[in-house]
Amino acid sequence: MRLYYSSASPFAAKARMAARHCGIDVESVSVDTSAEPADLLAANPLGKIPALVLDNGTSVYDSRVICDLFDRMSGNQLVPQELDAWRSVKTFEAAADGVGDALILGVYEVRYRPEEKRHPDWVDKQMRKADRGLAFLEDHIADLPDEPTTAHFALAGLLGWMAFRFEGKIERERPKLAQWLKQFPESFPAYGELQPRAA
Ligand SMILES: N[C@@H](CCC(=O)N[C@@H](CS)C(=O)NCC(=O)O)C(=O)O
Repeated sequence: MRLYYSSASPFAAKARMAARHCGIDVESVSVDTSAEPADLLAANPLGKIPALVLDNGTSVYDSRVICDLFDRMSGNQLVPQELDAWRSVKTFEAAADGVGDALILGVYEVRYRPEEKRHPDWVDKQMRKADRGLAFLEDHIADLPDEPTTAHFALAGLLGWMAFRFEGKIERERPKLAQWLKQFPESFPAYGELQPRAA
């Protein structure tokens, strides 16, 4: 299986960590989404990473579906099956992914739009979404199971990415999340290798 990724992407880091946790072998192929390479667009018409191409040529995206596939392939090593635990993990994962989505829109506003065309009110609205999401994640961090789940990998990808795109924000505003990330490698030692890195 081939997994399109970039070293900075929080969502790609989440998928790669999930694969490693489940013992699923994926060949990671680095792509530049800005260049819209043909092989990525063939794998994911949205041109986003992560995108996974299975050995039979079919493709799977986005990070949530990829992780759910890994969960099924591995006999549920990523998501607890009991209803309440499932709801809690999947909602936490959605909140972490949603914070990433909101923050990335703000990053793209600056990266892709000339200054005179930027819309600060809209960026502020994305930041309010992210801040409410981070508050939710901090409030519910104690609900996470001990064993790593998709929620853990979504949060670790997000916080690892924020460490260089929003340097110091988590330490200043969300000390419980900062502490959680510091300890995460104890339960998932491969974090050091797979964490998002500034390109
Ligand atoms: N909901 C998607 C979000 C993926 C996403 O936004 N990926 C970013 C990189 S971190 C991307 O591919 N951006 C390129 C683009 O939007 O064209 C997921 O969970 O995989």
